[in-house]
Amino acid sequence: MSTVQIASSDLDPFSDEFLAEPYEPHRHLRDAGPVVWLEKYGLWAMARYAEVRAALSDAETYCSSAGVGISDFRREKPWRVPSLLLEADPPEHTRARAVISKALSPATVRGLRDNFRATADKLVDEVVAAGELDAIADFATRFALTAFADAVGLPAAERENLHSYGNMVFNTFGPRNHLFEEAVAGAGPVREWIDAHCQPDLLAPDGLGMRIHRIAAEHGLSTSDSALLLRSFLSAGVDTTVHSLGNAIFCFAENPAEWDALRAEPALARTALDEVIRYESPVQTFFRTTTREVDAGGVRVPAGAKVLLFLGSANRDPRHWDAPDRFSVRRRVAGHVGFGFGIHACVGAVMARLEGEIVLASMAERIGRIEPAGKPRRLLNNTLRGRTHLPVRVVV
Ligand code: OVM
Repeated sequence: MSTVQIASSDLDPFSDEFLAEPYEPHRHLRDAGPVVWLEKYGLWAMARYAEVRAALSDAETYCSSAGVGISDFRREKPWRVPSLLLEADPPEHTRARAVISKALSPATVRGLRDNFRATADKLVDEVVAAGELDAIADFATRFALTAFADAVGLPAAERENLHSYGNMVFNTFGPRNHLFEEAVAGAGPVREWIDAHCQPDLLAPDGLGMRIHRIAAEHGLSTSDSALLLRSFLSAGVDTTVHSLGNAIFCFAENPAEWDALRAEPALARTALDEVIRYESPVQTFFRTTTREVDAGGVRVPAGAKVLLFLGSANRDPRHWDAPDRFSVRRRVAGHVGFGFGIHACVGAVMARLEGEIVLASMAERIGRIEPAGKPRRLLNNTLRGRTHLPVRVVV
């Protein structure tokens, strides 16, 4: 094996400063080397597209069962029962994934379209009438909580628990910093609400939640395992959508010519959503754990090591992308790793893309211009990139 100087860095990717403005530190980490030792945490990081994608493509070497956050499940007790999907390797992962893939069959996802469209149209009419809005609270969060929770078949009451839980789960992939501690403090009732709503008795018979329970039972899973699969759905399905939509509105408010391009050609809505996810990736990072010693770009990474994968940095790596810091709805965006890549690539992406496409199309039909109308407030979360407040004006 070659003897390459090992790059190391004292950057803290979970500090408020890094999370608020990650793109310069990303560049620094990419330029430092294919793999960089993070001194503060004693772990490895990959920030370039080629290495991130290669690691995601090799789940035998870069496993998930030791957790996909900083915590090593082999040495630390996980904060909740591990996910059967996210925090699992084949063959267990394969079995769990099959259930969710089947639940999200093309016909099922097609069947969600009309309700998504009706929810989007109603909200877009409201914001057009209002003229000014907080794109996060008044639009993205309301859309996600309504469209997603209706699709799952959850009761109408107390759905904000989904948002609190999502924010919590994504914070817990990071170290036990102030964001982690604040997210889990007093979270008992939220966790109880989520666990209760994973059980069949609270779910509508014709929703995706019961569909998961039925298919899981057909595959021989116990009720407690099918409830855990539904927990994955509830963990991953709301905040990701809130910030995809919020980041989309942010991107279009900052780039009015791109909004004009979308309005001129509404069929670009699907590509546009993927470009948002590349350019302002809602899920910025995930970890893997090495199962063997591995050569990564000439650097020897030992077995049993935690490796931090910067998805959001890979999606802006100039080694792979042409003008990566430019937001362009006409870009050939296929191959971005914002939904991950390989066997763990987002299983809900079919639903996420449908939600995004429908919302952007509904907006593009009615809204002539989106303008910033005040200072956005940045979300600080150990994994998610987005905003908590995004004041905009919509002009018809
Ligand atoms: C899960 C889970 C939780 C958060 C995110 C995610 C992006 C999955 O519980 O399986 O995927």
